[in-house]
Amino acid sequence: SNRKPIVVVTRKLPDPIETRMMELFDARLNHDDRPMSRAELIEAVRDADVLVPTVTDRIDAAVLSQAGPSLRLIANFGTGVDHIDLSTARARAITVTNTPGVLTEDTADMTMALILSVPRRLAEGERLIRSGTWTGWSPTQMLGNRIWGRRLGIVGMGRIGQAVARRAKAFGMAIHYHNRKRVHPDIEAELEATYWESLDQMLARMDVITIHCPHTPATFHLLSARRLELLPKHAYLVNCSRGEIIDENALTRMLVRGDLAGAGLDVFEHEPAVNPKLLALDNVVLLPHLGSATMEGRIDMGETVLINIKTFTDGHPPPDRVLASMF
Ligand code: 8YV
Repeated sequence: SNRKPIVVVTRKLPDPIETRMMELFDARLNHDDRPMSRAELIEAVRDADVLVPTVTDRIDAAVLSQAGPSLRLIANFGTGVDHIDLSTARARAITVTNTPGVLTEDTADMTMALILSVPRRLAEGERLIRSGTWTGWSPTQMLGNRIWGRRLGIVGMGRIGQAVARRAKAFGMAIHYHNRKRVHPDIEAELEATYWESLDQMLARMDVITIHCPHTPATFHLLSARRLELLPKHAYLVNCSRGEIIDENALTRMLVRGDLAGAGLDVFEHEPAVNPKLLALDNVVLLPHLGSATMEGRIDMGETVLINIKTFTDGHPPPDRVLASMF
């Protein structure tokens, strides 16, 4: 038929993307920027051909069981797909795509910003000036720690992990990583990266740890209370991936006790909730899930979503298909 595919977009996207979405499809846009309720989501999947969710929508078996027969594609706006029940989607023959690649560099930049900000006490210094109580320079005021020459342990050496490694190497850090499998020897050589098969052994020897793996059943609380205890007391922890990978309560307890030097967190276990005990700590930098939040990045993500939908609805395999077996 000539009818345009019905595409339900759950959140407000940048204007150029919404314009293109309306040109190409029978787009149902969300004009107020608030997450859809469960009821709205279920209503939406009933007659949509394509659903475009974000990290704030839980597309679980209960939602998918209400999907009408026309729902054939979930084109996620974002790379992480942990909010989508991939095996139920597969069982219902619904294709899932994501937006890999386009947010790699932005997320690596934000990670590097946290790797610099926490040891160098950037947010704390900013707060001091804004409080109006700065009395002037002193040789011993607010001394941080140098990151040059320190060991960075990267947990998850995919696109983002490697982009962080390139940056950190340029800042004089020694690159170490743990991954399910070793990266190509050429990449290892270029980054002068040391592979650790044992996460536990790596954690015990690092100065800074940064997490870049997807959130899956296998990585939920990968940084458990037991593993966090392996970190040296002088170590810093950075997370721009998913909050669920770290046991946030255990991390908070360690930071409160002074068993860790500090943390830079862009993601949380129960977003938008943040453990209130973290708010009182000066050696913690907290960001509201801004890793990929650049205007350019959001437009690239939107274009990737458009390409996946158009390719799929034209009858071809979409480029960024997510397979349940990948997770
Ligand atoms: C987005 C992200 O902020 O892509 C991801 O996995 O976490 C971020 O880029 C958000 O998830 C978009 O849905």
